[in-house]
Amino acid sequence: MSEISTKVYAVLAREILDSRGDPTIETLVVLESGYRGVASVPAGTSLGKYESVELRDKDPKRYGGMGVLKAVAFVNGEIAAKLKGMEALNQGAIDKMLIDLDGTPDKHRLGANSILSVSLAVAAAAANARRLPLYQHINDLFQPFIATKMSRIPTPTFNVINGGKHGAGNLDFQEFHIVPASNKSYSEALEIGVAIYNSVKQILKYRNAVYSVGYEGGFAPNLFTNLDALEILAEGIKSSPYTFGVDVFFGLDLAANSFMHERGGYQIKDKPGTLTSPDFIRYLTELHKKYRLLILEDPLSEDDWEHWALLSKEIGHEVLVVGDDLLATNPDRLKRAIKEGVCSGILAKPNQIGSLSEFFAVIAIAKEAGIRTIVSHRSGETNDSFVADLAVGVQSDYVKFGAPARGERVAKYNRLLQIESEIIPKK
Ligand code: 2PG
Ligand code: MG
Repeated sequence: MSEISTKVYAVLAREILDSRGDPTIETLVVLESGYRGVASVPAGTSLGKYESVELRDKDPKRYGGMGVLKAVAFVNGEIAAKLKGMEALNQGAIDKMLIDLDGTPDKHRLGANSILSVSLAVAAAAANARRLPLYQHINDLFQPFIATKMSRIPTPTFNVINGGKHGAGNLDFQEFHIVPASNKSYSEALEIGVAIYNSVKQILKYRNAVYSVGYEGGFAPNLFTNLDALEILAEGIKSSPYTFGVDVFFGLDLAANSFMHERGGYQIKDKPGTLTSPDFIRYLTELHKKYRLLILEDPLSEDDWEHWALLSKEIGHEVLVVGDDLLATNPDRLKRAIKEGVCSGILAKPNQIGSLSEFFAVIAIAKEAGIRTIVSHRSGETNDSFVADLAVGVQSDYVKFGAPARGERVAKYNRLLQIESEIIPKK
């Protein structure tokens, strides 16, 4: 039998749309053997300032400046010229070439969006050439970073009510989650998510809290305070067949950068005036006493290190305190967080760092330090389900893919169902 050539033959990027109607980049990689891989990249709305830079055209005449034709041109030009002939099985060498070619610490020259689309498409093409499911190829690539056996599907955390920059503008907190117990199988967890999503819908209808959905498919209701939203979730659980604290828990992503007052302090509807960091920590401690949070993401701003440590001291033994904007999937920020004991979980998003190999390195650092991992989508998504395979391949503790509704969200949840049927033995 002749050897299959896994060298890159061609690379072709295009501009497509994400779930918010904004442009993003999709890249096709074709190998000499004819095997192909396609990947597109998501985009955030509540962007942290320490993320790698997404290259946008800033041409006001096209898509309000959000076009990505410059990023597309970099892939089809400079990147393609270097990539052609490279070995697709050598993900590390390809990612290193992309990083060196960019030459900036935050990838602002070529754009993290261009670089990541190529990095992911190469992995997808290599998996196809090996005739392996993508999660298996990813798991193989991940081994040198930290030995990891695939034995479970990560627990999903469902974003049922959308506020902050993702919602209708009346709730300060960005995401109100329900988290199924980790001892449930993935398909049971999905059933729980859908049951509670639907009972929350009924409660919002009954309360006449007109609902539409936000960016991530969760409801964006007409409620007054953040606590109202938690009350609705509690009622939703009560009117479902599941028990709070046994089958299902609460999670929140405050995305606290988005309600910082310009002169400092935190400003939320539930409290008059502006709260200092210690006051806000007291408020969050009370909130936790009442609602017993399991996960609390970005409770404070991305620069408030000192108070993150204080909050973790207060409630970190009971709550998974997760850094998203704080850590920006960045190895140096993660190392600092571990040293200073500021959080116990990391929200890991491939496009915050910008290449697959760097993403693996960050996950390995977290795992070695006992930091819990949540592999996450972005608010602007496509139907690409790469991130589902990625989460299984690196065996993250949780996945965050939004509500169990809307095409671009269920593409990931459905992919996990498929993987579950392949890797988990039937009972
Ligand atoms: C977050 C993400 C994803 P965005 O803050 O965790 O839910 O939102 O993609 O808008 O940054
Ligand atoms: Mg977040």
